Order: sequence, then C-alpha cells, then structure tokens
Amino acid sequence: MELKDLRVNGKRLQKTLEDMAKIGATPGGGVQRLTLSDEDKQARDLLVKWLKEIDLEVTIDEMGNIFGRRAGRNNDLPPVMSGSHVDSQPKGGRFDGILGVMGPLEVLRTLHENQVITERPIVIVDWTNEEGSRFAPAMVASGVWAGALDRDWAYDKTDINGKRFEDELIRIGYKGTVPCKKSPLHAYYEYHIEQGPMLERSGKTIGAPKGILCLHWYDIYLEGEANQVGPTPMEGRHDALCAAAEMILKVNELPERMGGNMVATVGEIQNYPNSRNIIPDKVHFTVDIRSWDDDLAIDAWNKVSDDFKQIAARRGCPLRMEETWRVEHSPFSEKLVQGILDTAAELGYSNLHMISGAGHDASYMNQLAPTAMIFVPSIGGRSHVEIENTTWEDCTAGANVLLHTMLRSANEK
Ligand code: HGY
Ligand code: MN
Ligand code: MN
Repeated sequence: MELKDLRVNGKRLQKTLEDMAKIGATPGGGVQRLTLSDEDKQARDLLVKWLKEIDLEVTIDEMGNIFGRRAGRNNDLPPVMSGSHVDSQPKGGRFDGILGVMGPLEVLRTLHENQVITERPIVIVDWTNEEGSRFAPAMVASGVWAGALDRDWAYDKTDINGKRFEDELIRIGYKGTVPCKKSPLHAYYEYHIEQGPMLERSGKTIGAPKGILCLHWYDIYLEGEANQVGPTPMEGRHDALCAAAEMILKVNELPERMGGNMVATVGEIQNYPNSRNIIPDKVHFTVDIRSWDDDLAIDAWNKVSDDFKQIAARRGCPLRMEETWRVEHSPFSEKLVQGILDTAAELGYSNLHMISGAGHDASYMNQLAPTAMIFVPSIGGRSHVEIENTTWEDCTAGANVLLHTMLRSANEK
C-alpha cells in the first residue's frame, strides 16, 4: 500500500479508548485517574503492555514519564515524538489526555502492521501529572524533562492529604531510573480534544492551534477568627470566607477590567473549620489566569493582588499569596501547524486555525523543538466533566491527520 493511502484502524482506536475508560470509570460516565493513583498505575500498566506488543523499546524515567521508541532507518537522527497524558481530573472525561496517547499508539500499530519503516525513529510518550489537580502544578513531568522545572522540587510536592509526589511515584512502581532530561527532538505532535466550543460552532473537524495561552497559577491563604456564629456580633468579625468571597468576585471581574483577551478563574477552595455554626478562620483558594499576552496576565495579577491586600486589611484577615507556577504562552511552529491544516485538507477533513485555551505538555515541548497540536471537536464544548465526549469518527479523523503529519516529519532527512 502506498504511504498516502494508509489509514488508522478507527475501530481499534475506539477499543483502546473504551478499554482505558474502564480504568477509573465513574458512575457519571467519566473517569477518575488522579496522578499516581492506583487507577493511574493500572492505565500505565496497560499502556506498557500495548507498547511492548508492537516491539517498542519502553523506558520509564525518574518522573515516571513512559516512552515507547520505534526504530527508524537512521537511529542517529533526532526522533519525532507524540504523546499526552493518561492522568485525569477528579471527575474527568474519557478523552482528555488519553486520546493523545492512544492516537500515536494507533499510528504506531498501523505502521507496525504495514511494515512501514520511517527515516527517523518515532517516540510515543505518556507524561506524568499533566493535570496538576492532585499535585500542583500541571505539566510538571514534561516541565522537568524540558529543563524548565526542578526534579527534586517536583518530588516534594504534596497532595491535599500530605502525600509526597516522589513517594507516590515509588508506591505505584513508576519511579524509573532513566534521568528525566531532554534529548534532541525533530518534531513534537500532541493530539487532543479541543475542550472548548470553537470546532463544533464552526462545523469543522480538525483544529490546528497556533499555540497555547500562558498559564499563571497562584495560591491564596487567608486567616480569620473562628467563633460561635450565634453570640458573635456581625461588626468586628474576621470572617475569612467573606474575605475570600470578595476576592473571588474580583478575579471573575478581571478579564473585563483588563479589556478582554484573558480568562481568570478560582477553581479550588478549602474552608476551615467548615462547620455551619463556626465563623471560618482559614481559607485557601486558587487563581488561574490565562492570556495570549503574558504581560497582560502579569498586569492583571498585580492589580487583583492589590485588591486582595485591601480586602484583607479591611476585614482584618491576614493574607498570604504564593505564585505557584507560570508557563509562557506557546506560539507553535508555523511550518508544522500549516502541515496539519494541509494534511487535514488532503484527507478531506474541514479544518480550523485556532488557539488553545487549555494547557498541554506541548507548551514545554515547544521550548525545545518544532511543536504543533491536532484538535478534534468536544461535543457541546464540554471537558473536565464526566459527559466529555467526541465522536468516534472525529477521533479517527484526528488520528489519520496525526498519522500523516508524523510520517511526513519522520521521513525528513
Ligand atoms: O489546566 C489545563 O488546561 C490542563 O488541563 N492541565
Ligand atoms: Mn489534557
Ligand atoms: Mn485536562
């Protein structure tokens, strides 16, 4: 068969996604595969089994990143890499991340069964802790591999129950010995659901984002004064939750205040002692600011953190603010992005040049090598929810575009 006529096996891709969706399946039809949980381990074990079935050289590095390497004709050449993540949000969907690992797996299965040898080696990767939900920050393992984050700093991160990242990596048996260190790449492709409404609204099948917004994460801690809610007069209270409530609305108002081109969200909050008849005296909440304009995002933070200081002072609630993580906006390789649009058109798929509001490991790979992403529609634009869904036809379409863009890059001398 001529290379141009190669197509993935959509039914087989669907089966791998269905098999993976059984791991950590939730009653609402989604998945819970929190980073370094038993469910994450199960998915990793299944992935490793599948990688070995097609004779890939499997390695696991110090951050638990799983690599499957397929030899090319010239193995001295930097490889083409494609991957994403098997971990999920607490009540996540059946496509976020896992499609970007099952997609390249399907591509390599297709090359394997057709005895296609490429000029360059090809590497598939599962990046540990892309989500950053259990252990902040997100994309931590691709960040360490890229040299942007420190391994031991990541090892010491703890979850809400005080469990350390490194200890959990050891517990599930995925703290590898291979150094988590970048190596030359010819190109990096990440296949992913859009997680937003743009493709569906425009009636297009394939999205090619020009890049990813910057992501800035902060953690806010407030102290108040706990007391019995009945006898304590309203005036003179130091109610940490009311202070937080005022601050959270300031975050919500921020994008409009900054003139748009930004999103800002408080997604996580803990309130203590969290008893209906005690005035709250400790609150922690998170702030997530994203924009294509890094300076605008920083200016937004400077403005809203000043508001926080004023609110805290007025309410007598001491405030601690930490910058948890920043990754710059990532403009992808124009050559690779155009290659995705052209390949989609050649394969007969409608396509859209767009932007990614969701963060991906591609942000860090983009700092090392020409990088681009392939998106397929999220039904209703929904993601990070159990009803996250994409049609099998669109999953297959995206995998075909991935097949041919990877082939083109892997056959470049
Ligand atoms: O935060 C994100 O956009 C990604 O899900 N880590
Ligand atoms: Mn993802
Ligand atoms: Mn996600």
